[in-house]
Parts: sequence; structure tokens; C-alpha cells
Amino acid sequence: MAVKNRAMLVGSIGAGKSTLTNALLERQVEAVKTQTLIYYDWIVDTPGEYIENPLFYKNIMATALEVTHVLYLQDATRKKTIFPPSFSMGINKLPIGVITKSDSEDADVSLAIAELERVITKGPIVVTSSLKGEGLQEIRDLVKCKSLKEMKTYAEETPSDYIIFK
Ligand SMILES: Nc1nc2c(ncn2[C@@H]2O[C@H](COP(=O)(O)OP(=O)(O)O)[C@@H](O)[C@H]2O)c(=O)[nH]1
Ligand SMILES: [Mg+2]
Repeated sequence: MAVKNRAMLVGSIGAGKSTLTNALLERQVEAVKTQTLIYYDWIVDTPGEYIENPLFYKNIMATALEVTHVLYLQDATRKKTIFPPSFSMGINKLPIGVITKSDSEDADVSLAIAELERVITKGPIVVTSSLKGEGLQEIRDLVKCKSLKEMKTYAEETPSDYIIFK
């Protein structure tokens, strides 16, 4: 039987993980502050504390065992990234970089892409706005891919303004 593809979302407190979860699943509810792991269908929403405090990295590693993809969220309105360089290299799951809040007037999308390119050494980066619904289908499709190669082909063959492959 085929194993269902699942994605874990990681990113700072306030990066937009829970809002993105709702947008991806078309859940019409307010994002609640997550103090713990929340499983919704094919998504695992994590608390921002997991990445803000290196003591919790072990929780990220343990939860990663349950998923096929890890989404690394970078808030476009933040100048810095919370992720250490090459962080995705340490997690043996298919990486997807996600820029959030691209719609914000405070967003610096180019800077956010440059930051994420140092975190995701190889893989797709999707520019999203949960508010406007941009980049969401690209994420849903990428999570259906079974390899980096498949994600690369998808990124190259999809006429989308919101996807980059590095
Ligand atoms: N402008 C804008 N704000 C967003 C977007 N996504 C989330 N936010 C806001 O960012 C804040 C934190 O979002 P939340 O999903 O709770 O972040 P989390 O802590 O990572 O789960 C909330 O005030 C959201 O309304 C977006 O696409 N655009
Ligand atoms: Mg949350």
C-alpha cells in the first residue's frame, strides 16, 4: 500500500505556519497558537518554539520521521532567518522552502529567498501569501512528489511565478 505523503511545517513563532496550514487545507477557521504538534490531514503544524530553541531540535528530528517532506518557512517581513546554514541537510526528508507573507508591504521577498537559499541547499522555494492564496497549489503539488528529481521536474515544467528551484 502506498504511504501517504505528509509535510511538517517549521518556522519561527509568527512566521505564518498555522495560517498556511489552514490555507493549504482550505480550513475556514482562525489559526490558534500552537503549543504542541497538531496533525491535520497531510500536514503537521509545529510550535515556533521547536526552531527558536535548539534544545527542541530533537523534537523536529523525531517528528520528521513521520513525514515525507519538511517545509521551512521564512517570513518575508523578517530580515533574519532562524535557521542555521544548511539546516535542511541534517534532516533526511524532501525539503521545500516557503516564503510567507509576500503580500505584506513590509515584505522583502528577494532577501527572504537569499536567506532560504542558505538553508535549503538543494530544493524548491515557493513564494506564498496565505492571505491572497498564492503559491498554495505549488506546495500541494510538491508534497505529492516522491523525490528531489520529481520536485525539480515539477518546478521546471510548471509555469508559475511563485516557484524557484535551487
Ligand atoms: N500579510 C500576511 N499576514 C499573514 C500571512 N500569513 C500569516 N499572517 C499573519 O502572521 C501572524 C502569525 O501567523 P500564524 O499563522 O499564527 O503564525 P505561526 O506562529 O507560525 O503559526 C498572524 O497575525 C497572521 O495573520 C500572509 O500570508 N500575509
Ligand atoms: Mg502556529
